[in-house]
Amino acid sequence: MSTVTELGYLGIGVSDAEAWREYATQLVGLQIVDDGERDRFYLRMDLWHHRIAVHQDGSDDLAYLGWRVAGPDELEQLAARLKGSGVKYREASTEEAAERRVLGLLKLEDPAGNPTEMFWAPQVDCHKPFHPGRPLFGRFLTEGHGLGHCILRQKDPTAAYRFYRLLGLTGSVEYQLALPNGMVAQPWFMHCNARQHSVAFGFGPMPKRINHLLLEYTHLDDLGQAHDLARERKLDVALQLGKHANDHALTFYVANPSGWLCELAWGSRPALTQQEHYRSDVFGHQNEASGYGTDIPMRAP
Ligand code: MBD
Ligand code: FE
Repeated sequence: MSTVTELGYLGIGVSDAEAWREYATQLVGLQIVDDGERDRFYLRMDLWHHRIAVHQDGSDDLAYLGWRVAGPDELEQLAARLKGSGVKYREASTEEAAERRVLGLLKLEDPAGNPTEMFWAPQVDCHKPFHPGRPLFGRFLTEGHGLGHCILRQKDPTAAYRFYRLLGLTGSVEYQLALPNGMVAQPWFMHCNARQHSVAFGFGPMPKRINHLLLEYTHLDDLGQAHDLARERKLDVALQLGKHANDHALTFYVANPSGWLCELAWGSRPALTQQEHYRSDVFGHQNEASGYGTDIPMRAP
């Protein structure tokens, strides 16, 4: 069965491009790539032309997700599977593929209407060393892991699970978290490679398509310095430093200039081959700034 191999790229829409340039380079450590297009710039994490396209469209939300497949045959097989399951998609034009810096591209929507793309052959600029926006001890973990993970808005988690299964991801509910109102949050996590999850959903209603984007450093000290910078700038931290039970990553959640969250991380373990579920994170992740849709008690009392 052909499957997506990684969360390859994403597009975000922003209102304050200057604030994003500063945040992305000076806090996170991403590299800016500007190809002279008036309405957008790019963020680089490795040798790819870009991993994140930043569109100045005022939406302050996710614009699209790009899932990679191995090559043209795999894209054809996946397209056949979508068709067989009654999922509508569109083959993108050569111009649209070039706009994404890929050779082959399909466009569709997930069950919640999140713009979704599947592609093969990203442009990899091997001749341009990755140059982080601030000095880093290490790099971003992308090799074999994709760019990171996203928590997406989904009305119907079961429909979302079926859709992402069709793309080739696997997973399940991984937490049962007792909420103050007596309900139990049961978020779903799905993976397609070594990264423990590339997409998650089922955290309840969300005002935006995206709740957070996780980016992972290879070196602990880069996460530590990002944390210092976030604290020095007095940015909202929605979840304090802590260690997740499912991916074992040390992370914290800091607001970005679009008013949603970046989860910055280090030290994740690879996806397990058998599902587990948890009732608490390992430590930390206390709720701090509210209003970011993360007022979930991640630590059991
Ligand atoms: C995550 O990355 C996450 O964002 C949550 C809420 C739980 C486990 C892992
Ligand atoms: Fe996360």
